[in-house]
Amino acid sequence: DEILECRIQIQEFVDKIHQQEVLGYTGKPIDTLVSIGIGGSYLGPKTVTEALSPIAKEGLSCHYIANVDSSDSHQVLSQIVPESTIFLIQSKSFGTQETLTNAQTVKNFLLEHGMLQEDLGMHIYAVSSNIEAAIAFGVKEENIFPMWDWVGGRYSLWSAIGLPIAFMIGNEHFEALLQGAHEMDEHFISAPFEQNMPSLMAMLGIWYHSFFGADSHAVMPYDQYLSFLPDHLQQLDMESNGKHVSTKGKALTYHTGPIIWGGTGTNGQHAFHQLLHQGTKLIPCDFIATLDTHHPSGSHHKMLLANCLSQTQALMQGRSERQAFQELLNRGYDEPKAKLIAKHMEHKGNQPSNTFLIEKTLPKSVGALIAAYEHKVFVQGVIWELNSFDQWGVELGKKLGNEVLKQLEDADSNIAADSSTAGLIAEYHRFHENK
Ligand code: G6Q
Repeated sequence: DEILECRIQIQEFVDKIHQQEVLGYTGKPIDTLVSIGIGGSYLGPKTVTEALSPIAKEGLSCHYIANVDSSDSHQVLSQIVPESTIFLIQSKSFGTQETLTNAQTVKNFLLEHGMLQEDLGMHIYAVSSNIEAAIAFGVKEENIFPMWDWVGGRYSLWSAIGLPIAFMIGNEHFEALLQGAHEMDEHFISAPFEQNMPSLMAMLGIWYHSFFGADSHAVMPYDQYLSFLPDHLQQLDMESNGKHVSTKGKALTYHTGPIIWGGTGTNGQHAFHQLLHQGTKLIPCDFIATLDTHHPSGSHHKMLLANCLSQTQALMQGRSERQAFQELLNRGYDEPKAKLIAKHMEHKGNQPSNTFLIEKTLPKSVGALIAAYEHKVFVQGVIWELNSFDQWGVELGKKLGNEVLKQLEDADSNIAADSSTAGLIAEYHRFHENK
């Protein structure tokens, strides 16, 4: 009931904005949303708003401030018109240093740009499970969208954290995104293992990582709109399964989560694919291609798909030294030279890859695709007997970040730091003293 209630709250809000019933403090319609959040409260919505940008409502724009680097907020704030923008603070805990700092910076920016304290309520919204902290920050209670403790950050794009998506593409498309994910959930629950896509993805991963020692897994979307997908999957997988003890606290004696990385095709072909083809490491890959494009233009899309399919073909089949030798002879090389060069041209093949074909970057297919990866990660976590839903390493980073900050702010603070960190902090103070 609470979930449905929240979805209605999102729908009504988004409809009101689109129908220009929610206005800014000067009476202007809202055409821009700035999301302030990081990690799981950023990567999912960012990935999906990009993936579905071709069906975004005309005249709307969405920006993200995630990094605590003030260059990030500067870049966004210098592009927007405050009076027609809403700012959505997205933080499950409402205690994340980066997000709260960015939120405060945005608040100051609005006040400096003519908004009065009492006008802020028309522009500042939040998604959080910590309603009290959001209110204490100054968000009006009716401007807060709920989430709950059991919604993991990296799995949260389907919750109110996905509000920027609904804002950009509208409620109907947002529902279709959820429906696509739901259909994948149903498939995962009901399909027999040998036809179960997430389970097969998971088992292939286990096969290569646990039995062939593959350290990493590459994700290559052959669709410009999916260019952010590797970043999202990186967090989803590495934060979930980068663990060293079992659910019962026993040290694991085998490798767990792989390093996830990747980049869009065809760009990657002219860069890192060389190592996939002829390097010394086994790197299983996922190629994700679309059967259709939002922007047909001559043979662009056919070329894109041809490149994708031929890359997987090359990885599978390779080229023998003998074939290369023959090719070189046909090109007019003499035998000794052809023999030498053929050694460099040899491609051993047998590099495993999965190819995913989705119809187009549309809500249902994007929803299903991301849900498939979520279930894959879950299955691997079960097999590796670890807890995919905690992140103590991330928490440690957050804690130490605050301690080091105190030492950067106050050179005389007496917090014990190791000699390496202390040396770097001292260098910072030296630089600023001499400026
Ligand atoms: C995700 C992680 C982490 C988290 C961010 C933001 O699964 O736990 O990336 O989402 O640290 O946390 P808040 O939403 O609480 O600000």
